[in-house]
Amino acid sequence: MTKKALITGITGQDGAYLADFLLKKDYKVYGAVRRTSSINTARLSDIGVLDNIELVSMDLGEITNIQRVIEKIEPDEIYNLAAQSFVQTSYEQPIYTSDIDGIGVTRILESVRNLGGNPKFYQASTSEMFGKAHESPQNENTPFYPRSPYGVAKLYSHWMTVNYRESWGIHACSGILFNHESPLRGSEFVTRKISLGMAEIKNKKKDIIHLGNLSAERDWGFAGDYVEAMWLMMQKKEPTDYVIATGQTHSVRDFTEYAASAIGIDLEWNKKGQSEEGLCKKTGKIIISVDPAYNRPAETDHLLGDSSKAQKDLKWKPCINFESLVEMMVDHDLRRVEKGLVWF
Ligand code: NDP
Ligand code: GDR
Repeated sequence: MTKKALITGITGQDGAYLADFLLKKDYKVYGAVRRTSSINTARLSDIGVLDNIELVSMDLGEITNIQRVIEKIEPDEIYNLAAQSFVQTSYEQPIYTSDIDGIGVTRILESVRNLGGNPKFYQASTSEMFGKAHESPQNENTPFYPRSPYGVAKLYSHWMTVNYRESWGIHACSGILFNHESPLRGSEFVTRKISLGMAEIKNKKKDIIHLGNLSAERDWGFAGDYVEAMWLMMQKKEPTDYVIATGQTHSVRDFTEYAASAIGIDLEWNKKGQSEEGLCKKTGKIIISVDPAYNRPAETDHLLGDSSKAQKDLKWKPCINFESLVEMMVDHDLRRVEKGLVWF
């Protein structure tokens, strides 16, 4: 029988990759979208799945809506990817972020419980829960220390997922995913901001990219690899939680250097007191400038994941390395900027 999957957050980066992945596995895919003045389906069109999925209206703020949708569709699997996912915004909108990223998950879990606990449930947890990490690399047993309202809300929903599994027998798993990027990444996130900025510089549509903390280090993987891990953990007989990561970390500075070199620019750095600039070695032109407006009230300085549990139990491993990821992102953005087709 054809399996049915309900993906919340389908209009986001991971929603598009997961929809594509599940359609290739012959799932019937339902995508939950919240009401906005214009629905943003650009990523679903870009990846070529828009005509093959059924969109349903659902907001994580409204339990009656969630319950009706689940009751009607009767999905076999629910992937909860919906969230206010931008860490910086969570400092300005902590209550909204807590409601959607925290309580929103309880709303889904309660609906599943009320319906007899049938659909399997995947929660999009995050390395931001490790925050000021107590050890490196971080694995499933590393203590949590979130550094933002986003991280705190996600930690609450992580524990609710574990709690509903242990209390009510729901097949619920929490994927603790480290940063994963792609050409479909939102342009406010640092990797895409840089890849798009470089493509614009190359096409003379921009002179300078303004960035915040260049020393922050992240374990960056490819979103296409990570959605496979979500599916694999949902297929396990006994649900549990997994760290998904590449096991390599790079700084924002490294990412910027690789992206510059992808447009043929050799970068050199010039530190001026608290500030810093990145210059094209050949022309001396400044293309990177540090703007403290992008600094966070509390930073997660260093994240590095240990995904050996997933590699052993799920036989999962990342296929795209850091260098290929940067090249892929700059390449896509160069083509988009050349054609004037930058939708997200
Ligand atoms: P995006 O920001 O690209 O997508 C978020 C999605 O959530 C969008 O579809 C958005 O809809 C939807 N959404 C936001 N608020 C609501 C709401 N109130 N009701 C219903 N839907 C809502 O995120 P990603 O695809 O990158 O990430 C997917 C999930 O994984 C998120 O939960 C994120 O926190 C988590 N995560 C992401 C990681 C990453 O590196 N990408 C790492 C670890 C965890 P709209 O299009 O209308 O804005
Ligand atoms: P993050 O991603 O906070 O890790 O959350 P983001 O790309 O926003 O920041 C990564 C690091 O880069 C530093 N940084 C900048 N960040 C942005 N956005 N803009 C800048 O100009 C800039 N300059 C430096 C940040 O300070 C930070 O240290 C992402 C989201 O997808 C979350 O939803 C997810 O849970 C985590 O990854 C894992």
